[in-house]
Amino acid sequence: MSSPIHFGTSGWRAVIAEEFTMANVRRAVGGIARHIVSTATDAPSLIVGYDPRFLSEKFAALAAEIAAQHGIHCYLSPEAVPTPTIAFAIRQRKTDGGINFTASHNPAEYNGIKFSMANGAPALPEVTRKIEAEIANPSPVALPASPAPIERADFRPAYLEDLAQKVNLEVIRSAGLRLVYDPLYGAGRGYLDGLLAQAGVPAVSLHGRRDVLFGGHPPDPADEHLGELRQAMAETGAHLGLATDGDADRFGILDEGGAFISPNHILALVLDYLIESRPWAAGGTWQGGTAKSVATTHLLNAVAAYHHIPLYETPVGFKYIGELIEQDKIILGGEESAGMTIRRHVPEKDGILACLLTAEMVASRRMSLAQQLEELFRKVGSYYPGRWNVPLTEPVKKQFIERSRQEYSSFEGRRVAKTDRTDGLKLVLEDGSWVLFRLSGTEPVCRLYCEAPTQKGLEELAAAARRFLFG
Ligand code: G16
Repeated sequence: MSSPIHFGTSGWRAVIAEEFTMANVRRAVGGIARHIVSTATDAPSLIVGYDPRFLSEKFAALAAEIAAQHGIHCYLSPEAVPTPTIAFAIRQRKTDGGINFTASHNPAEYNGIKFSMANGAPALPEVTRKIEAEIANPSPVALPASPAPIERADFRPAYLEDLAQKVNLEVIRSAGLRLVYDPLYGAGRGYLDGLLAQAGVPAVSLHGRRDVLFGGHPPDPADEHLGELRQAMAETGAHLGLATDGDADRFGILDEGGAFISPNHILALVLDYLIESRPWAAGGTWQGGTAKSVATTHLLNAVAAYHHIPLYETPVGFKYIGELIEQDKIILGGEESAGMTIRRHVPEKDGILACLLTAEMVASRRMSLAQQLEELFRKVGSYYPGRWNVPLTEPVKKQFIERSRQEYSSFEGRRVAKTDRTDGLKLVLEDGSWVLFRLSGTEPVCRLYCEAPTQKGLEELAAAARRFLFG
């Protein structure tokens, strides 16, 4: 019996050779191909890409072959390609979707499939449910007598050209900002650094070659994996360290001196900066807001309130933010897991764009991120967010499910002002502090998110949340 293929928060992910096998990729891609054929009009087409993981290029070639056998014209990338670049290519070439072989920021033993829809956004649950059903119970299709073409296509130039219109590279160049970039051996290499080089911005790059073990740690731009970036910044006297994850849709930022700045804080700063610097974001007749997942900082709520713009809250998953970008309702959409996109850009998170906008903001304001954050806190109040992962053993899962079903009027002796079940269980306390518990859709962990107005308050809240959930 073959194991079920399930699309979680962001595609299907599995351990290579365990479940992520050629046989299962055939099943998964067959399901996607039948879905495309059943929904597309005539001459269906598909973008196929991959990140630099072990065997990714082989999986991608197999996927293109299967799709072509179903009569789908494939545009296959000749090299590792970021997920946001695939989103851009789908829109530019007007294909019926795109497949990226990637397990994103997950450890080296994983691979995965992200399926993006015809608008470039991550597939919505109603689409992945149909694909899962196609995989489980293939519907009969008549294959064409000869396969559709598989065309090699480089998606990089057009995507970089577009980014150069959206970011003010001249501001970065003329400020003389010294940058270091770490793609963490991922698909961002040659993209962010390539664009900076084209624009005449000197930047040092690390880990710009393929290593399927990602230097021994997951390609996740979290504080604990940015030690070499920090070191390179110290050696070169850099103002800013930029990083992207395995498929370059997430960002990681180190401030002058090497301090990690929470993606939550970056989102709020960039929103504030866009309103200040972009005519399309403020004034005029278009009145856009901002969107964030329910797990993301309330500093964004405060910035939205300060600028009198609407705030939209979504479950976790960038697909929901992608929808609001598509509806042209927001200036910026973001998630605490280091996801960001902006108005008129792809409805998918883009780590390269996020890094470049942050660099532009630092160059333009001529202040470190710590100084900018201090100023923002003075304007709208202070917010200290945190996130912890609890490995999902059976007892943890059972206890989590039991406790999250109950109603609570108090939390560890403090009154609960609001209960939010948009995704998991979120309890908002009277002073605006909050805790959220939910099961991850991409990893076998329970996520615990907290936020308080001070660092000390955050630590106390996190300790209380652990007691509450697992005590
Ligand atoms: C994916 C999704 C994000 C989500 C993140 C964490 O990121 O695209 O929208 O915030 O997973 O989700 P969860 O908490 O359910 O594991 P990526 O970069 O892995 O595609």
